[in-house]
Amino acid sequence: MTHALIVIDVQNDFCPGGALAVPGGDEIVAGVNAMMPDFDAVILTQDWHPAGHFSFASSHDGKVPYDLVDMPYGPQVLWPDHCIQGTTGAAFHADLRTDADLIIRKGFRNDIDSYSAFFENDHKTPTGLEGYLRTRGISRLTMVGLATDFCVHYSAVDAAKLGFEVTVRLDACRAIDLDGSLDAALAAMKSAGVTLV
Ligand code: VGL
Ligand code: ZN
Repeated sequence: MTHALIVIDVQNDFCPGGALAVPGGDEIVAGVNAMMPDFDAVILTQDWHPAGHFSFASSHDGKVPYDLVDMPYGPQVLWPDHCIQGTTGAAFHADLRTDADLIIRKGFRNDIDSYSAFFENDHKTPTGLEGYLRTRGISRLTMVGLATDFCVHYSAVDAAKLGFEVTVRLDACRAIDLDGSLDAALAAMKSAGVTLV
């Protein structure tokens, strides 16, 4: 069975010193690099927003980071400006191995956010990753990266719903943990059939 490692958003803005720093985000880099040779395919994802993206609090009058706005698809968290296309903040952590098979970018449409590597936050608009994996015969996925409770969580749940066999290596993930979002994410991944290690 073809087994891919999916490395979610190990980018400067999600590491200490970055615009949306995840505590300990940089601590996973060495371990993630060390895992890569054990897989048939390695895929990196990159959060990749245009300046002025809708998910930024700065794009909404009177809003501050971590406020919520209602969207047709449900509540959306507003973030500090982060991972703007082509900036240092959007670049991968300098120590991350980037000799991957595929780098997939998400969140590049101005009016919608994309936590999952498979679908944008409307849960409908595909990123194309599913087709890539299926046409390569990949059926098993191990996921690592940032942040456990947002992009790793939504990617893992979508992958499980699509029928992939999914494992999340929590030792190689770090969380933002907003208002219990980590516990909620762990519960959602478990009930979707994701194996948490
Ligand atoms: C992420 C918030 C906003 C993530 C991306 O990679 O988990 N979180 N954009
Ligand atoms: Zn983002």
